[in-house]
Amino acid sequence: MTFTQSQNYPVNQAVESFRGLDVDSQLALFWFIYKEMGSSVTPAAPAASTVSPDIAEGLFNQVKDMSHEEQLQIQRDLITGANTQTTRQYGSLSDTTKLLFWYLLAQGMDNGTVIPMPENYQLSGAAEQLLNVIKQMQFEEQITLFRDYVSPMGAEPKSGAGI
Ligand code: 45D
Repeated sequence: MTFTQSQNYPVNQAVESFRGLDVDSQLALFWFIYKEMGSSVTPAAPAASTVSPDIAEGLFNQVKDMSHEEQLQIQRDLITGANTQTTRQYGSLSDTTKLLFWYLLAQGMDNGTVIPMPENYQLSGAAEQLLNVIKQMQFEEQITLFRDYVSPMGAEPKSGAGI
């Protein structure tokens, strides 16, 4: 392992642990992370040139118009890598645009356009531990972790112009 990799070890390990949780626990943990970050994440962040707000919003608007059950299914599909039109569209986004898409979903949960968390939802012990690890990371490390986490989700877009 190179020096650079070992320095990044905690982030890489956190991503691995995140993916090791069952699908619903991953969704729940991601939600609690969003809640922790609160207003500190504004879409006016630095990497603006690598993000396509219109594309993230376009995909979000499709999901927003679906039923709550479909909205939840799509989020589960993204995590499991199921192959659907929506997961392929997701797969065609840049990593930062993927992160923005998740951020829009979380905001949608906040303002009632996306299926909310069940009331009194309790994180599993493993998810709670991971949340505490992530809370202690530097902001830059958190962003790296989230980007690495959401990057391989969804499905490969079809080659050529199709999605
Ligand atoms: O019934 O450079 C359960 C940008 C149980 C700008 C459930 C940025 C069963 C450019 C499954 C729990 C803003 C992109 C239900 C940077 C059940 C830039 C449902 C930064 C209903 C740096 C659970 C962006 C559900 C950042 C629906 C930092 C859970 C973005 C859904 C961070 C959870 C985004 C969701 C985060 C979590 C998004 C949608 C932390 C989303 C989290």
